[in-house]
Amino acid sequence: MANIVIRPDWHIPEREITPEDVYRNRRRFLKQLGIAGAGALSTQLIGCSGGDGETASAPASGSPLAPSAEAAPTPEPAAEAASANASGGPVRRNGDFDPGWPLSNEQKVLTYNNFYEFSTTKDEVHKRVAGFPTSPWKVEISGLVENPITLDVADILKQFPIEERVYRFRCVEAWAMVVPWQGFPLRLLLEKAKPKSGAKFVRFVTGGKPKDYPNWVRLLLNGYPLPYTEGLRLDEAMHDLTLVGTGLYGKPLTVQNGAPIRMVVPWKYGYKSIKSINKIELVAEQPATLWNALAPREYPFESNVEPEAPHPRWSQATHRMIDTGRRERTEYLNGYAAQVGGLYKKG
Ligand SMILES: Nc1nc2c(c(=O)[nH]1)N[C@H]1C(S)=C(S)[C@@H](COP(=O)(O)O)O[C@H]1N2
Ligand SMILES: [Mo]
Repeated sequence: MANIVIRPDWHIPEREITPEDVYRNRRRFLKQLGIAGAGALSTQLIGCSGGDGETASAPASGSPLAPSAEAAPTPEPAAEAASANASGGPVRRNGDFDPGWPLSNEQKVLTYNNFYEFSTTKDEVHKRVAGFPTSPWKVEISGLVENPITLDVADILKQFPIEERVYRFRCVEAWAMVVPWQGFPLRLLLEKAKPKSGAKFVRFVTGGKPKDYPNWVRLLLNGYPLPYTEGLRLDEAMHDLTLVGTGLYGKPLTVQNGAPIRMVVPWKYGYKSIKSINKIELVAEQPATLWNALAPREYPFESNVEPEAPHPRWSQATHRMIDTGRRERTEYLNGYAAQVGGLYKKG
């Protein structure tokens, strides 16, 4: 007869054991928040985990800090955030990035989201974004640059040539979608700031105030080193494929998809495509990034799409299209090897 073990609430299943880093971060943040004996709060690590379709644990419902969706303020018109094209004209699709793949269903792309600061449940994110302030929204380009600049997104939309590009987007959880993004190459923004010769990496930070994100506090309590940060090597950042995203499906970005401005890096797993950025910093050393700090073995800094390199907990050989459910073979560099393969040629 099998032993029946009644596990206490705080038991963490083996597969969710948190790395040392998480505990250290967690303690630091709890201290920051002035919470001493926080043992009663949920200790489960919410992971970008489980592969396709995984949802994370809900906060302990009795927790005084569990944020409630009901607390969201009244909606503001999202269209104010940014117009798809500030000059009012239609956005031209760039024929170099128009592979002729069928586009994913727009409604699915707008309602199946990873944006943990709002919710760790993909189909909940879009229900919690009402009232998130995206205008005015400043973006700072700083660090190792000759010409540090801070621009409002409204000015960015006026100054840079916004075009449409159809990219495949591949999440580490083995789902994918094909999206017509609007935006412009990050290179144009970096060139304006003039990186110094010592700049070797670019660090991105998600903006917005903690109080405007309904799931912020819970993430902090679970050891997430917020704000969300990501990074690229400078040569990756300067590559023409690396897009600053300002819209999708011919419209301004929705908050759930990263309004008012985000990164789209199509040959890397989705978490590298950081949303709602307000800071782009040129740095000398490889920067810490949120997912890498949480679980370095599962989320390496480089994180290129590599079907032959399984995630420690699942295969990356195929992916599921989010709208049709069709399973497809995943390609090396998500099918962008012809463009960016040269960045990774060894010796
Ligand atoms: N700030 C922030 N950026 C983020 C995330 C997040 O939780 N927070 N999730 C990432 C992950 S894991 C993915 S797959 C994509 C999802 O983008 P989408 O919702 O537009 O499909 O956003 C990425 N950028
Ligand atoms: Mo992802």
